[in-house]
Amino acid sequence: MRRVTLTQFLIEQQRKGLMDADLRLLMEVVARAVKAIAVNVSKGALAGVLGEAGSDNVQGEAQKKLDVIANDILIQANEWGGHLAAMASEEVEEIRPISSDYPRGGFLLLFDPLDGSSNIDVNISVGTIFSVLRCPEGVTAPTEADFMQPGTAQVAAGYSVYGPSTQLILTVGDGVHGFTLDREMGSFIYTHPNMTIPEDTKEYAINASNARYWEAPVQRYIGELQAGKDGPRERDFNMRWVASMVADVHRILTRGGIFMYPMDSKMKDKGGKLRLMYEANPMAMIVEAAGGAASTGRERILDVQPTKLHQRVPVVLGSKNEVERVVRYHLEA
Ligand code: P6P
Repeated sequence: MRRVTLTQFLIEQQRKGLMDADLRLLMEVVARAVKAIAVNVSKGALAGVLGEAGSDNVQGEAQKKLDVIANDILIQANEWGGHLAAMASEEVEEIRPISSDYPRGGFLLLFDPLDGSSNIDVNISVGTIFSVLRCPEGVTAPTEADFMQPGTAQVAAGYSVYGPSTQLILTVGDGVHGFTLDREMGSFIYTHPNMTIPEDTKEYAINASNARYWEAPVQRYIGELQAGKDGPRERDFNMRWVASMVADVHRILTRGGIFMYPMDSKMKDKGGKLRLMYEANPMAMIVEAAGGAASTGRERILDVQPTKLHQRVPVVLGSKNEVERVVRYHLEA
């Protein structure tokens, strides 16, 4: 089969009117940054990039050296192109307007530069997650308030997985497209056209050590999966938990499943574990574009009206029929 590169795919998407030149440039630039991050991640101990950076991020979590490296790569890759008005990162408290040294464009880019980085030192897959919003009309000096747009306002979303192969998954809303990095050529090849999530599944992903903190609807739902064929579901289920959202979501996008990081009593004051703007929202856009569903348990993730850049939400996403069952159990409670 003739190999289609990311560049050719993006040019065809632009020709179809699915993206403009600036969004295409954004995708090319992010893909190039992902390649640079992949090079650093794959060196591991050989490049002295493992371990702590000696600083904490806005979440109060100890930053890994690779968190900081990935963050710097994404910022430096995107600041000169003239396609962005500002950026926001999990690793940085404040939003970062494009400096006056460079032209500003119409997009806002948000990212988690290296999600799952607690897995880095044990050589388990990690990834980068990104979300693209439009800068509000007429705003030339965006503030945090200009980022406070619901997930439905996203114009694009994507993630990369630094695993046995490096893959880049993206959507502009017209389906989900997957690319695999050809390291010899240094180009992303279009290997997974129109990825879709089966509506049913037998695989669930949750950190079961939190069971005693879950709300009743989640305890009911997981209890039924664990009861298997002896319980109301009358069939057995399997469990996976990588503790890298990107890796768990990628498995679900590839073969189905449900991923849950639900609200639990020990993190109620924080609002949940995962971040809305650059984890839950981009993944929800991708999952919905692949025929899946994404909910907080009580509302569609993409409908949540953000109030803070780094706010957190409960996440239930994946195979549509399973997510809808979890939502039903919340409504019945
Ligand atoms: P736990 C990684 O730190 C992360 O943000 C997600 O990628 C992942 O799904 C979750 O946290 C893992 O959380 O509590 O199982 O370590």
